[in-house]
Amino acid sequence: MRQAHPASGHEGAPWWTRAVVYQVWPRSFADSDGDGVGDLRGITGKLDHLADLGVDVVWLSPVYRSPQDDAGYDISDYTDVDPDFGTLADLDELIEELHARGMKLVMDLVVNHTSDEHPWFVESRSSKDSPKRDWYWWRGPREGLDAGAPGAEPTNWRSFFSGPTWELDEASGEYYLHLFSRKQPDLNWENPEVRHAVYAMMRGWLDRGVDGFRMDVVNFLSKDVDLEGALADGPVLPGSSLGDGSASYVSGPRIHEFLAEMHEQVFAGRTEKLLTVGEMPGVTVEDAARFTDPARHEVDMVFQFEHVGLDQEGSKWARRPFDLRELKASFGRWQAGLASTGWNSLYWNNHDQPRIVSRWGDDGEHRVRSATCLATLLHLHRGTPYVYQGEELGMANFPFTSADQLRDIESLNHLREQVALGRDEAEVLAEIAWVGRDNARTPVQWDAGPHAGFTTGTPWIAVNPDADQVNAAAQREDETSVLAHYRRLIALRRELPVVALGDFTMLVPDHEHLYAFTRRFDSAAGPEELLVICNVSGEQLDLADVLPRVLEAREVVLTNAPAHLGQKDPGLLPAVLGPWEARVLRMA
Ligand code: TEU
Repeated sequence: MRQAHPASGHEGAPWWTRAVVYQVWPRSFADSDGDGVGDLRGITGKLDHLADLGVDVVWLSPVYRSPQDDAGYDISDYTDVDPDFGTLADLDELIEELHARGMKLVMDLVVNHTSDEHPWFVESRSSKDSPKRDWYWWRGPREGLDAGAPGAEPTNWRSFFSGPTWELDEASGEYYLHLFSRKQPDLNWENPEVRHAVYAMMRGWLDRGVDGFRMDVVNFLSKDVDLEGALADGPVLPGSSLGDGSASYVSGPRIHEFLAEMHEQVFAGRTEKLLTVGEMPGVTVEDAARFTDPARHEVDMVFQFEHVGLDQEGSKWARRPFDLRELKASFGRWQAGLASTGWNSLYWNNHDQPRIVSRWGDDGEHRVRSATCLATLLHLHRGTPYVYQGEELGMANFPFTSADQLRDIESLNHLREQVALGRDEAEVLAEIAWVGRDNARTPVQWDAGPHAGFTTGTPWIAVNPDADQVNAAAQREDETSVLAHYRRLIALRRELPVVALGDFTMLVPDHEHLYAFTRRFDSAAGPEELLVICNVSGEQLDLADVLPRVLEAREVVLTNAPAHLGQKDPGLLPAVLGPWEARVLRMA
């Protein structure tokens, strides 16, 4: 069953401490039938690309039946595949082909909410006396107000997709809770029937050969409801009549109980090598140590959001300057906080975040160098790295200029809401162009041909116009490419135990541009120490004064500088880092 504790640094640590996960967002990965929408057979047709990259696990974003109100994160049938993506047989084939290549498949588990078209909700909504009424959160209007009256919503909470979190059902005169879109009603996990229906569904997928789950907003399952069933208002948000309800649903009072029960009901006793990762907005380091402590049997790792909020002021749309020192402080805290208990996930990108090379790199002159610098920085930390589709190619943000180019409900609702409040459309579009989720959702750029080889039809969303320059075909044989560098990074984690399990020590925390740290590991073969140095800027950076220890390096393990590729002798490298240059040096 479970292997040695990761923190033991024991080479018998769980398999996923040495694994690299690749996220596929199916709608934009590869289209096999020319309908302009990516699908399962399209993914199966690209497995050689993933095998060549060397990844161990594919995390597949939702392919379940869904009205696609939130791109599949609104599920109407957990046991079937949406025709947009193919069939159950196509999914079985994908699982089989992945396993044949020694890779695993992790499915997305979206059980904080269902679609409002899911039979559970249709039944629940059918009448106040429905046996499934309590499967969701139904409440009458606020005391003293009539249903539908302004402010009559049971709480003042703001939805993640703009507007209130409560939708009035005219027929019953009651409201239902939806933290996301009104077509994503929240399930009531206080009800054991709900929990056990979900556990049965999960066991079904594991029996079908799935190797684990990425769990969507899984720390939102427990709502802080009082004995009378009331939910409390949240502090009113600046410039809004709505409030922040997160104190009532982020890591709620029964969340550890629910996750331990899920483990007991779904994973306990299974001998397969499985992986569970919980997406947990608002989770703290201390919480994460509890959630990922193997002794507690909750989840293997979490996705935390601290770093992806560093360039945001309050709301995600309000930009603030990125400061590398703040990133070092944040990552340093998470590395230290989960050093002895628990385990980190490592990510820059996913289907909700803009492309890192555009965000904190340089997607112009130094696109390749900054992409590989940021990749080196992330992958040499202690934790399980996640590569989002296209990241391995250095794909950049899309130059959005008009609303008709957008598809994401979060951005479209934000645009509509802000314009209704009288803001200039172009100004709001600029915010969306910078941080909107559609930046991550443009088709993967396979070649320089029509629609970047994504489809023979008309893509559901526009392909990035830089595809003639940025694509897999152009990089496959190019040793100086972003793709080649990701291959080397992933191979390094497989080759050197110090990369997977070595202790982490941050260096020069106050330096504005240099991100440097060491990894130390006492393996059976003796002590190993790596020094990782990354110049996160477009300027030259003289190392001699800042980090004289560099001069003691014994071997160059990895560099992203084309001129030094394959150079093993550190003495032959200048003591100055070029723009966006990164080096991994063996010190012992
Ligand atoms: O995301 C949860 C979440 O925190 C995001 O909504 C995030 O706040 C936002 O996207 C940042 O812009 C998960 C899924 O990853 C996301 O795609 C879904 O929309 C959401 O849950 C609801 O299922």
